[in-house]
Amino acid sequence: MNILSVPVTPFGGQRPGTSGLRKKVTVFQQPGYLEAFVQSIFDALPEAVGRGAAGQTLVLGGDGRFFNDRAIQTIIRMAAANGVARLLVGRDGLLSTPATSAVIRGRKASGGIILSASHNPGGPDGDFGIKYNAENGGPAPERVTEAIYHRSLTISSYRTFDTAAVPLDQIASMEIGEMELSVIDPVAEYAALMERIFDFDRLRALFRDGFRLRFDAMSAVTGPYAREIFEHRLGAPAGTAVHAEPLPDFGGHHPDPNPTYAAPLVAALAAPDAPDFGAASDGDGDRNMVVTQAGPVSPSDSLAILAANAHLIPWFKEGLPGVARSMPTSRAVDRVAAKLGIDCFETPTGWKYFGNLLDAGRIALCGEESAGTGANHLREKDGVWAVLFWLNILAVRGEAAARVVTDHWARFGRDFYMRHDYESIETDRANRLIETLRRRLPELPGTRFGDFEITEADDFAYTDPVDGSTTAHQGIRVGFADGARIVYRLSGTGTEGATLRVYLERFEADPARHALTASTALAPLAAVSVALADINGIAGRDKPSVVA
Ligand code: VG1
Ligand code: CO
Repeated sequence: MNILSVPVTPFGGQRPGTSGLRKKVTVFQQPGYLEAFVQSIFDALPEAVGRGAAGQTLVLGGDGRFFNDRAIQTIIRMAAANGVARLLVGRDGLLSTPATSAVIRGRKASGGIILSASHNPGGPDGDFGIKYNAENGGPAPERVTEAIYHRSLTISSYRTFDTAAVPLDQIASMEIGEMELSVIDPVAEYAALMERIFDFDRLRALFRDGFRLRFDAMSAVTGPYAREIFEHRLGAPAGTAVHAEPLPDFGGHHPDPNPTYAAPLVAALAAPDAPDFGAASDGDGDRNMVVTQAGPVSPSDSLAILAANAHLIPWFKEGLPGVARSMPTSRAVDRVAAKLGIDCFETPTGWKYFGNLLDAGRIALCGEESAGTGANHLREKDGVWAVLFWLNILAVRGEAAARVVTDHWARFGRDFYMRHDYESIETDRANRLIETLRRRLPELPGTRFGDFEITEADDFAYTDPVDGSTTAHQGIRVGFADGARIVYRLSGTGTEGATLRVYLERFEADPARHALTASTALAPLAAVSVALADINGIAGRDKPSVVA
């Protein structure tokens, strides 16, 4: 056998964040760095999930970013040396995050490894990431990621298989030692699942009648999925998917579908010859941004609109058992749940917290303000699925997308919503800002800022209703007398210093005021958010670097 055991010294700092381990490419390029983390996954699994990867089927793929090709080969060799029985790898090393989830579930694999830093920039100076997904197809829960981290602190060697690079450009099966490696079509199984969820006949008729979609894949992983599903299976014209070639550096762009980084899409929808609907997805295909001819739809509103219209798609024709949103996501979906008489759960940021609720059937639809929406068909958020969901609703309702949004506000009221990100703050300052707020929590209620009076403030902690696991310090919530809310938390996906995220929202029942822009409606609250946390003084910033 060509199995080698290679000594390695622990690197420290290999603690997965909101979604896997994310670092600069240059960090991952250090000899042994990736290997130490991957071996830690293999070593931690038997205890963390009751069985290891040995003898099991595992799924492997990534978003095609720089270093994806090298990392895939390393992991293939290590999987063979660690006794994996069967490894399913996406052709060219590609698999979107939702497609990985679909393959893990569809093939009853014991888990998967996803190579992606998602919405973070790529290229030699950009970011890389790696994430382990469990048997249910979802991100490993915190208990498992912590076990992996603890293993990484003591690791002393990794196992690998001495073999040449494996060709991944053709659908084929081969043996690597005792492991069977199958190169699979990254799109087929995912596309077949979409056909079971949505009314493809109706969608084909929509495009036949001239409906125009512009889907911006941002030179990331969803290009091949969008081409196959929108253009080939649904008959949308060629060119419906733009930037549809996955590139290792995403064409130099930031594959984060928000109004700042997807500005060309927003502009296209505002042009005189605008398409009927615009959408974009992120690096690994789990996020979605939707844009109507009236502008981008806030992801929190999008979640609420999907919930209110869910019964219109075949998959949800019986309705929803319950819904969930991450804590900083606006309460628009809560209003829909209340009207439908179903449960609505508030979870910490990150998709891993939805897994138990989905597995237990307590919820069937969930989402995050960061442009993530998903459902019980998978255990990841799902960008292309969300776009199909919208299209299916538009096809049934026969109304313009912008109209669906304003109708929703008229029925439920509007939750004005905005997120201000302050990126690359010195870590010490960011921690000090949050700690200062935490310390002041007891004295905040009663405090006034002009018209705004604080009525409640806490440090969000969560107890999982299914398994009772708890997690604390998930963000500072500040509630005001008029129902407005500010949330402060630090990002767990960044790779440079710290990113402070400030989430602002305010409810407006009066339809006469729904046409205001979010930035106008929230300007006074934004000023309060800066003063309350002393962002200028502590973080040294006078304005956010990203407004989403
Ligand atoms: C961000 C978002 C969070 C999302 C996570 C992963 O995390 O806020 O909602 O689940 O990214 O998304 P953070 O800790 O930076 O706020 V993805 O598409 O990058 O996997
Ligand atoms: Co992503």
